[in-house]
Amino acid sequence: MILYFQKELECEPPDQRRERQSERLRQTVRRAYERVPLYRRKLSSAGLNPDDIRGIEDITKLPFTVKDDFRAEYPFGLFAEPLDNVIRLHASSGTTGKPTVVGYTRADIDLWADCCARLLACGGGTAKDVLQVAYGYGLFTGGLGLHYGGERLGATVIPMSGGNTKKQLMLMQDFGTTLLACTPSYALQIAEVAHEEGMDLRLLKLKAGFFGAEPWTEEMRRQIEMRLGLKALDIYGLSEVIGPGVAGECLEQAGLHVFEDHFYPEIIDPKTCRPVPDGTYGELVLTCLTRETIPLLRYRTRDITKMDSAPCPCGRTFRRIARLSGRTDDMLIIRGVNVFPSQIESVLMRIEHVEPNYLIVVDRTGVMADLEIKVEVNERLFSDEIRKLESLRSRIAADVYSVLGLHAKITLVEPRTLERAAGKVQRVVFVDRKA
Ligand code: DLL
Repeated sequence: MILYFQKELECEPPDQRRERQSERLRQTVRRAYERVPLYRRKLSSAGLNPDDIRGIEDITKLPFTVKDDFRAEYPFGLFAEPLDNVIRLHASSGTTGKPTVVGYTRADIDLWADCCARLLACGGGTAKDVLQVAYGYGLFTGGLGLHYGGERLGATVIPMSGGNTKKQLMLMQDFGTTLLACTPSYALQIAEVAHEEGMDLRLLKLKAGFFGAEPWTEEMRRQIEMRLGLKALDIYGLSEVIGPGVAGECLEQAGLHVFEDHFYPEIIDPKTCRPVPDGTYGELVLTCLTRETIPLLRYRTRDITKMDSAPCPCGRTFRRIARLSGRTDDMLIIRGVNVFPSQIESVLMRIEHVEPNYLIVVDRTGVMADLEIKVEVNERLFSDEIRKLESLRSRIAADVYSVLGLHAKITLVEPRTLERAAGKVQRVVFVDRKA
């Protein structure tokens, strides 16, 4: 069954959509120029005024916005609306310093709810479903984003938030949850606790899961689908742009449809800043075409993906981006070799007896960085002979070497010993030289 939430927009012919995008871009650029001093400065120094932007094809003339612009304009400098009109604030934590602050007018909240309802409908969700939201509620956009989306769709929403896994399981069973929304790593944790409790999630009513907010791989998807007995769908978004609801997979599971009537995507080469052709990996750049509070222009997300403009059997005409393969700033350089954590995850998840929990430790105390991978092995193997453990360790080391061309120290650890998180999991830690 093919389900649309807003068929006339989601299946709009591309030419008609371009006209809509062009009109919206003209308006956004004008608002940004007139209301946000940073944009007036950026456009002026690029020798542009709003009349120079006549259509979506002119988007490449516009200057980029970067994370540092949010920091410099902290907290409300990028807002095109007075606080009187802003009914909600969210913020992304970031690792250092002040958070990135975003605001929403009533119309922004409305648009966000539509986009999150689309995500759910893309994954087969309807008003008949029971949606358990296990993303964190609060300043993080995951919880409230999916919550409003679920209500907009007419589903029955359980605002569970992250954590308290045993209770998650109880409600899932008692309330007949059909849709689950959380980070992929938390989905696995739910499965793990279910297993400990002797509960088989595959016997529940779970139908689809909406997983995002952190990188994951196809191999991880298979693990999740097997353990939870549902269709695992990838959803993408970021607070600077709106939160979840920027892009999501349909039941084809063949890339994430970008809701480009609201968020215009470009893929650029992060070094030259020039657009790359479809099918080539690069940095995703997003422009908000309809957002009132922050008319964000060409935001450099640092997320790496590629574009696919081929028609999708689901009928949606939104172009698709590939699963996010990492961030320009989470690439590790170890002994001169570029390493993305997702490459390591893919290798590990293909090996039998390895649990989907691992930690990458980059030790920078020596002259050259060293790579250690801590991997949880399953119960059965751990209680087995040392010989078997040793052969698993060498197998992982050999597979990592064949993919990365790099020798990594592999440490096998007991099941359930690596830290678990209810939200975004941290897969990489650094051990640094003391200052
Ligand atoms: O993580 C919004 C979100 C909530 C998305 C719930 C999906 C589901 P931030 O905290 O601002 O917002 O973090 C945004 O998370 O730039 C990516 O690097 C990463 N990210 C988000 N979704 C995915 C995904 C939310 N599906 C940052 N795959 C983004 C890989 C993702 N990385």
